[in-house]
Amino acid sequence: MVGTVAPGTLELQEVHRFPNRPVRVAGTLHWDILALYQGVLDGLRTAAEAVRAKGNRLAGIGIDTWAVDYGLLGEDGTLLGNPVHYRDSRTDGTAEKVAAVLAPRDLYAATGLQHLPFNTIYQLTAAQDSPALGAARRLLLIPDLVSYWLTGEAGTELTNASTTQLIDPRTRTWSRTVADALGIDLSLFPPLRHPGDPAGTLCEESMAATGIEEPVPVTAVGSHDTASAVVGVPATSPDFAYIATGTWSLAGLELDSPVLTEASRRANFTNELGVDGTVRYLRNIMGLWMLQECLRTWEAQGRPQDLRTLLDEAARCAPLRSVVDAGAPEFIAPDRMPDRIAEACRRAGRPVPRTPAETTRCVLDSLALAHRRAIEDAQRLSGRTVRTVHIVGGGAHNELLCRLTADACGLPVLAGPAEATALGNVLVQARTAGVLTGGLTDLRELLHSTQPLRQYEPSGDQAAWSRAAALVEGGRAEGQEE
Ligand code: LFR
Repeated sequence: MVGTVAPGTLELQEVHRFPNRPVRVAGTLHWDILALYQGVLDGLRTAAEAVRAKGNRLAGIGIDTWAVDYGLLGEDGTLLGNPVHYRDSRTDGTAEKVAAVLAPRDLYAATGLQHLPFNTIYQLTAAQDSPALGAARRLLLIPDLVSYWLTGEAGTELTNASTTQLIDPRTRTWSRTVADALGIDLSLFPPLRHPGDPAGTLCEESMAATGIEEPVPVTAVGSHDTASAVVGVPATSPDFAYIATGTWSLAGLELDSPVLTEASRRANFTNELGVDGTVRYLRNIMGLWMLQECLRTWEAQGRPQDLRTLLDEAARCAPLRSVVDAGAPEFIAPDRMPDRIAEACRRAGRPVPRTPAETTRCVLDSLALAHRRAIEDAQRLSGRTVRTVHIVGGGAHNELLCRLTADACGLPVLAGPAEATALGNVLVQARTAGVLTGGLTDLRELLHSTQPLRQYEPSGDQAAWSRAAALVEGGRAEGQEE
């Protein structure tokens, strides 16, 4: 993505897109990191050409990706194997092992992170006896790895570091207590960097690989994609909630300080660190992954679906007929998603969706309900009141999801920009480059005045949403008792 920024101007141009195809080999699901890196190099080449064609200069590069995963480097800097995908099953059962040495209550008090079975501490615990970890001299989170290859300089960007579950959100630095209790060697992580810090310049190898002739600076941005997406929320007043929608839905609030109460832990809310000293107080919801996986399954079964037609049909399906808990970890792993959704409906004694359109409606109704629950819980646990819900990310294009979310929450939804992550990335770089000044409020004003947004007013039957919410809540309570 190429961003063009000046006071009063903010434009984004997509110049290159490449697939991200995880590979299962010898029983483990990996990221094909070198294919991804080649995609980055090709993208930079095309970006530089696009910038040149406009008579401009490429002023900087910022990198963001998903969180929690990492690559290990050996003594000589070589990558020790392909990074393992957080959806791999190697962490199954690891949470119990960790809980035996560090009580969930103490872990939450120290890190404020929601329990997700794939947080980096669980991955490192699962990998404890692996030869690769034994030989590793350095651990780089995915955006830090890309940055290292581009520049030759290593660092650990803070917003993403906070998803390792090794950071204390009060001091915004490493928690020795947690690392020591779990036997994790913090010296594997290069020094922390903050969004906006310089992160080196393109090295000769990457200049040659991209055809870029100057050592363009790389800037640390909110390298966790969700941190950049939240910068990209075009809020004009402080009483907003956001839902960053894509593979995941990340729904919550931006706070000045973490909420580390026991109630917050029980509600599984996270205190990830944001740009400019903020806290991303949110919950992970399965997101459009559920639909993406259904589409992949239908295609593999020889009945590919056209997304637009499917969404039109889903909009005409009976509302709230079948709903599942879109926060349930049972949906994290890939494969057989339509069957798994049907099984969850059957278990809960609800009508089983039969057609792709009914399954799609079930996913979207369930996501809207999970959005509602997250935003209600976030307000209750933080003492804040929300008047507008911002939907950013790919889901901002999904009219049905936006409308259902407005209805479920009983609040106006402002949808867009879909490319909030790239915009948040570019805005932080532009500030470091001195092109923009000010805080998040100023950056968001620029977003609000330049990006197309769409407003959805709540309508529909509020009582029906409350009944459906109570049903899912009841199922969850039963599940916990088991
Ligand atoms: C979104 C995201 C989420 C994180 C998940 C796994 O792309 O970064 O914030 O919980 O992916 O890394």
